Amino acid sequence: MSNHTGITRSAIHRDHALITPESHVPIVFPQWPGCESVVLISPEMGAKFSQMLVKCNAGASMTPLSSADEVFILVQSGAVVVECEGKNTAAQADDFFFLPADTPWKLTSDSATLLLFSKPFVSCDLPQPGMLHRSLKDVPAEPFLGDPGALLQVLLPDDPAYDWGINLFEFVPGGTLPQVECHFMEHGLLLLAGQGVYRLGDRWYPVTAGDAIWMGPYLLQWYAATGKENSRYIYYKEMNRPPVPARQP
Ligand code: UGY
Ligand code: MN
Repeated sequence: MSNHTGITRSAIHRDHALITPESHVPIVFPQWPGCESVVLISPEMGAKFSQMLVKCNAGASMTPLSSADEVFILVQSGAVVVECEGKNTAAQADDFFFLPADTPWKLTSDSATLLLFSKPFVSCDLPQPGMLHRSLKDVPAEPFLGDPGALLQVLLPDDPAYDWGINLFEFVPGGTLPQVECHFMEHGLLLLAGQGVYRLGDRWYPVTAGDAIWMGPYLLQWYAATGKENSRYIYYKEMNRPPVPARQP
């Protein structure tokens, strides 16, 4: 890949970011031998969570980077085995895992691409949920607020013990979010298919499959799907916990 123009669609702001594939720079962590990781979103940019793409090569393995972190992994392609809570689970494309904080786990693979969300678990007076493995195919898609042009899959169980939600939206061309949203909960998002226009604060960004977005607290947000095929995005959201004190500048 070479770029002779210095132009990118990536845009990093105090309260939001768009990270597009031409600006990805991989890193190899010692805890993840054989893995090339692109850290799309992290606390370094002001977020309270991380979002990464991981390419597993032959003999790859991964263990927790931080024991305080819970981790969500979507297998985008290839095959993996996850060892957690005394079980070995084989998984392939479209399978996903929830791996609880303070719980040892190990993922091995010879070839896979993964999407990861991770963050320190925020406890409440309910027990932390255990490891979960499911496939996107097993999760029903429901019209969002009654709109059949915007189908929502809620990937984690509706249970206040979870402090986050991971959801998948599918929009028909011309489908939109029904309102310009404003909420304290952050989002991390990856566009999996199709294209559209994302409003982030006072800017409107053309976005396409492979683009990642960080939305900070209270960011105005709205989406309209364009093009001729359905667009799909997966996103992280804080759930079931009150707001935390403001970040220090
Ligand atoms: O769950 C949400 O807040 C979602 N509707 N937001 C979004 O897709 N930007
Ligand atoms: Mn939202």
